[in-house]
Amino acid sequence: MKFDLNEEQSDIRNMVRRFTEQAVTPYASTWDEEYYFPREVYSRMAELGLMGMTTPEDYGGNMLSRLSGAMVYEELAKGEMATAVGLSVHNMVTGTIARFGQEEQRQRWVTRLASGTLLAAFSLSEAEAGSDAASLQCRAARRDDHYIINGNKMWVTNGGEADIYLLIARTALGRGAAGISCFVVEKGTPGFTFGKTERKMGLHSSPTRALVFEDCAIPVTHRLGEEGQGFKIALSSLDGGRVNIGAIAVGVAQAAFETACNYAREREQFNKPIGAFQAVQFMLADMATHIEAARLLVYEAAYKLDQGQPASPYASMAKCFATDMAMEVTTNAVQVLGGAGYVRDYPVERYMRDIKVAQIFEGSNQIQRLVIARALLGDLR
Ligand code: COS
Repeated sequence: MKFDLNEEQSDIRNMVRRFTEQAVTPYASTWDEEYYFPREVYSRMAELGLMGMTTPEDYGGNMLSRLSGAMVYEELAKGEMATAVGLSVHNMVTGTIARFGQEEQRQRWVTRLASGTLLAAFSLSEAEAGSDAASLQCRAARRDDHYIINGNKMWVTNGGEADIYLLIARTALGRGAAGISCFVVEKGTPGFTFGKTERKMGLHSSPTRALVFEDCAIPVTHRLGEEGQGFKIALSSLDGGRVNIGAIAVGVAQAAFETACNYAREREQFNKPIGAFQAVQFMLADMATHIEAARLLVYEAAYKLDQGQPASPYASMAKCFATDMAMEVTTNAVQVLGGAGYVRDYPVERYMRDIKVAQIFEGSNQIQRLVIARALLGDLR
């Protein structure tokens, strides 16, 4: 087992680190204050090849390994979690269309997604179907060579801003997960509109919006995979998404840790730097240890995906452990900074507000534990 980065990994990490320091970090707190979605940053990320990370070269992507991808998300999240999350969702959808789509569908969407001309969003959750995703009700009823979509979706990252929506909807009643199918819906399709934009605790520059479908007709050629395969397509996509969120959590925690370390060196109380006190030293030591443990778990899950090994429980472990860790590290970073950490002069309060949702979205951490337990014990239902 090697722990050194190979050339691809260290090149991409350095490139994204430079980009983040120059184009993301200096603006992150303003974007947060103003709820500003920086679409122009996505165009710049496209120039760096980051919008086609899960796309084969034939369609304009660079098909990075999941491990290199984890490093991209980690570096970007050190500057701003919201941008890293938006990019992860975009690449998750693009990769899913590339993987499950027919040639015509790839030609229609994947090339333009990988070039950053189009932005993507993923839509599974509904008001009454969150953790219990298979209970979703949004209906796609076949009528000749079209499906007619009716229903509402919630919590859609990139909602309203994205051009392409991967929609998970019900094609057969009374069949649970087996009655669910996957579609691509383009913004501007008649009958497809947007609901309210959520006002959130954090992640302000990542729009979260509801989708509304009223007799929205889409051609049968917009279905991805066979009828009834949609739930499996969604969950296998989420395996990758969950590793990305783990990597993002490592990045946010690392940024919080570095801010706390710098502060502990400079801030003086009782005539010495607060970092000279063991109470602070031990907090920093625990932060560093837990970040490193989470990073290794994320890299292992990414590696298993790259090898095509069964990765779901590892993706869940990585997502669950890394996001719980990042919640603890960001909270403790605020504690190290004291009053200065609670106000907006430093970024740690933003890190703490932003990371909370990572314990909730992409499958709550309780659902991740359920996935892990089922892998350990079998499905005992
Ligand atoms: N990849 C591919 N297929 C998968 C899968 C995965 N990771 N996980 C499950 N499946 C398959 C199962 O094998 C099963 O197919 P078969 O019946 O042919 O065996 C089917 O999908 C249904 O699986 P299961 O019975 O486990 O479904 P449940 O209703 O019990 O739901 C959980 C499973 C709870 C894990 C799922 O609903 C979930 O992940 N919920 C959270 C949703 C989520 O992450 N939402 C966030 C969206 S982004 S904000």
